[in-house]
Amino acid sequence: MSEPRVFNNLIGGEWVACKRGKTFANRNPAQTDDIIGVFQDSTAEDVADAVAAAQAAYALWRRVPAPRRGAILFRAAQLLVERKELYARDMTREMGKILHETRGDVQEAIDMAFFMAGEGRRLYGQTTPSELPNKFQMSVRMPLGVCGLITPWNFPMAIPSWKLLPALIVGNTVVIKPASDAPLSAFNLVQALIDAGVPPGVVNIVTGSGSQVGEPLLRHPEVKIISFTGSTATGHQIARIGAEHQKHVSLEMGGKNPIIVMEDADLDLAVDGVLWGAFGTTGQRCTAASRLIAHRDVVEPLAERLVARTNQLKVGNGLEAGIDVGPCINQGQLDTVSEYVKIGQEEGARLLCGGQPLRGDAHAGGFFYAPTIFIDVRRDMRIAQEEIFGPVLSIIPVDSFEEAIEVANDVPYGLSSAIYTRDVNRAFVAMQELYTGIVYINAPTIGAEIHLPFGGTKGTGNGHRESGPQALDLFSEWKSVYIDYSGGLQRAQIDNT
Ligand code: UN1
Repeated sequence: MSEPRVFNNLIGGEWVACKRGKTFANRNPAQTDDIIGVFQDSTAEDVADAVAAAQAAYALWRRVPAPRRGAILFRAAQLLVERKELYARDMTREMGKILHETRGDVQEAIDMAFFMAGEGRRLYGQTTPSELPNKFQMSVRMPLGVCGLITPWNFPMAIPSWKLLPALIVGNTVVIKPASDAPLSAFNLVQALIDAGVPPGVVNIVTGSGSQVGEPLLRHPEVKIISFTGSTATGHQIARIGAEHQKHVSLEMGGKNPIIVMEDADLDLAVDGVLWGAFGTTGQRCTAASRLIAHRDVVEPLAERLVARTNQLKVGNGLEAGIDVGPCINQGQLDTVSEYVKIGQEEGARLLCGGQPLRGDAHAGGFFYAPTIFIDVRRDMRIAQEEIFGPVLSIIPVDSFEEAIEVANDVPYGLSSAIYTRDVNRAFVAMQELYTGIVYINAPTIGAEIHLPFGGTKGTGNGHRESGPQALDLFSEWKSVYIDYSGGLQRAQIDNT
């Protein structure tokens, strides 16, 4: 086997090894002897260099007219279109989800790049009349400075694009720490930006662990915001440390997303949606459907069809044709899934299918788990309350629409939810009552588009939204500007009465 490729950090436009000279391997979760590359196992010293480079570049970048910044993003989008297949293959190889899905992930970054390129000619503020004569006023956006971005492995290009591109269009510079399980896709995104003409130092990448890279980034006095997507435990730690250092912090953490299926639903449509929602990305989405809240009248036919279809799903290497579900990301995640399946059984839920890791020749060397369905799940069981982040679906029977909504909302998270019904009144009531950041009617819990805000209520986040024009708010400060052209002193709230 040839030596794996070495990926260096990107600091001030140069690809450099980390100071202590240590690296870690990025392995294919479908075949762990396949090493995609070795990446820098960096420390606070490298973070300090990257922040200094970003700080230096900020002085220039923030003064580049936003439409020109937009033109660079537009070019990056075009390059991503050209490289879509290549980058999708890299992504499947590094994190396992099947090619259809990784093409979608790259497409999401393309959409975001075109969208934010257009924002270069908008970045709208407000002009509004003054309460005083001969006075003009408006609000304009200012960049924050150096932004620290900490991104996950499950959408390893799409999610970095949600953070990176709005940050750049406003005029910020960034240091990004991609997930160690799938750093290559962030490198590919950044490569497209560099080839499109982003100047040196505007985007910097430092790879390594959360404690050695993420935390120093968070604590660095020149880093104005940390935008994080990942686990709830890490998110809470970031919020605490961020508060001590008075950082802007945006957190996007877990989900326990329900699909409600009412007795009047189109069951075939619902089955397609539940399968995609629960087992797409091997259930490793913040938006995955991990709870099926089904009206008792349709629980049995629904479960029967779901099990039949689940048993047909082909689990394997996502680069191969005909595979429906890829591996879990790593041994730790596989263990977590096994552990939750054990917990579900101990809690008294009934296993309908799956329930074990897949071994044997076809699955040797990868972290494969059989798509799993539990029935007779009670709303208060741990498998109905806690995020598993794997291919495990819990079916919770209910007796009414009202109970379905109550159960749907009865979890610590609030990212996404869905309902299948043919009753338009119920659909609207559900839209109103489901307390989640995203609601789907007659579609599963996954499928967010980039021009709408993405994020959740309760334990899912801390009130911010990514994606959409709302993402700009994360990466800007508002400045209100008052211009008095009366030639005299006019006092607001005093001289206007
Ligand atoms: C995630 O679940 O981690 O809505 C992100 C979707 C994707 C993004 C999901 N567009 O499913």
